[in-house]
Amino acid sequence: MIKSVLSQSLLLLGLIIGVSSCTEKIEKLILPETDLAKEALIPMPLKVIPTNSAFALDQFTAIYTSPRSESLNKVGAFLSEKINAKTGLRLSVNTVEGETVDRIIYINQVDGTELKEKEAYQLYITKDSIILNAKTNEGAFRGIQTLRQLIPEKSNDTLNTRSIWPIPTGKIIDKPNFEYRGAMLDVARHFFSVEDVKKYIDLLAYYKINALHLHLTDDQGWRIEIKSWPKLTEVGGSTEVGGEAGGFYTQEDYKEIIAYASKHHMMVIPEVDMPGHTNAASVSYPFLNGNGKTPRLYEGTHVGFSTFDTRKDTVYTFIDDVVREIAAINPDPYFHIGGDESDATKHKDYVYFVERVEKIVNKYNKRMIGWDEIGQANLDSSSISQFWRHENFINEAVKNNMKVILSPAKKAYLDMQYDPLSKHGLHWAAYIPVDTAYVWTPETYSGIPKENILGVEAPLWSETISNISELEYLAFPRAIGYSELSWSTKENRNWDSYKKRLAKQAQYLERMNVNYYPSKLIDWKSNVNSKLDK
Ligand code: TNX
Repeated sequence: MIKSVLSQSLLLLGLIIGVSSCTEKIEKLILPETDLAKEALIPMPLKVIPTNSAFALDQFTAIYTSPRSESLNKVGAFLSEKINAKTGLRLSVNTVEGETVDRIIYINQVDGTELKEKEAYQLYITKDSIILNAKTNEGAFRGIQTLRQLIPEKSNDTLNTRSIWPIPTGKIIDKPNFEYRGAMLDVARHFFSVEDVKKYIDLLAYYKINALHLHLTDDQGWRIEIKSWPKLTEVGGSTEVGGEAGGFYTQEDYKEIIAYASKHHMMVIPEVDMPGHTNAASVSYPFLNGNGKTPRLYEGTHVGFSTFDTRKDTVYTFIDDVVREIAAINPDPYFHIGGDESDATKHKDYVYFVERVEKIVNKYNKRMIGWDEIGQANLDSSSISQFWRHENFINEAVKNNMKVILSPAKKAYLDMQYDPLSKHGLHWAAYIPVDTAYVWTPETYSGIPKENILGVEAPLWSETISNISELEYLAFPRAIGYSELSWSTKENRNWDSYKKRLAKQAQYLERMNVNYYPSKLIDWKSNVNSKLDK
């Protein structure tokens, strides 16, 4: 162990000495003064210690990883790809290009005690090198997002004869406050393509979100291919709110989403909402229906009218197939069963249903998540309740020692309008301007003990949005605030500091072509003035 740390350090030293000799050959760089503590990092890291100089990122910088494993190599390649997109530079990863390497970014897998949490990382930035220490690939990946945010949008071409992107020197020690940092997308009310979902993943990963919850089924649409029940998508996937075209993911499409999320160290949580919100399933296979009416395709936005027949064994055979097929292609640990607004299900039937479905989910080695109404059932403490509205049900879950994901509609619903003039969104829970979305304390919200809180998730329901641009209008900038609420400690969160850092995200959002809502509460540091006239 000591030997391997030693040999790693020697290798690193060798690299630094080896490369620094090139510096003189090229030119003595003039570096700007910097202040790492004033950088617009979101989410705010645990500790930031500035040393006021700069690492000159330029074409003579190379990326190395230790070990040179395939998986860490991928993390290095991700960084190189993103540096290229931002600066146009092409940095090599783990290939020695001798004379041309002047400075290095070294991604180092270590086992230090400070790095025992899997997403923890440390960044040591000096004039000569950037060392990113992490125990796991996830940790390294989160650290890379911090590094990406430290690279200026524009190179500094005035100090030297060539372009450099000065990165402030200093030390960052970081780890997440909550292990679950999620965003939910409703692809059932309106369908969103694989490309749309990938873009959302890109944006969320930049802010260290690690869970994407896909609301795959609802009254208006069934969006995931189930090979043993093909009509779910043939019939149930054929429409959406407003009578538009609908759509669905084939299992191959879904695998593509999972692979893309996994490249971004993001889990995907599939949700099959039941026993209510099941009209699309019941239209496809009427034997599932339990509300006594003939199910028809539904394009409206009312809730609470549909239910499975909870007392038929064949319904559970169906559910077993659905969970089995999805679990087989979604390796992440959770399966969401919905469970909300089952107003057409009798209380005792609801409880019976949720308890029986929990066993199916567990049979496929998944931890069950459900909306807070599942607190009415007697569930295993491994199951998770997602708080959106009902404090009484969440208290029941906590009594059962279950963990809770916080998504209080009044604070965390991305589909709520910013104000009465917002072009999209609803307001049944509240208007949620950018400050309201950020200024609350998950640690003490509703009196749930901190040890029971798994994390925070921001749901985006899609009754009022039907394309990526509308999605972006509701999600940004608010989603960025939820990243800080779930990653950063209470002591490190502060609206005045946050709003200044958020203002500077405009440049990233514009480069990514994101249709963010230019809230007047923020003094946007935009590249594109026209955006602010909207
Ligand atoms: C409530 S939140 C719902 C959804 C709607 C949403 C609209 C929850 C668990 N159920 O069915 O889309 O409100 O804001």
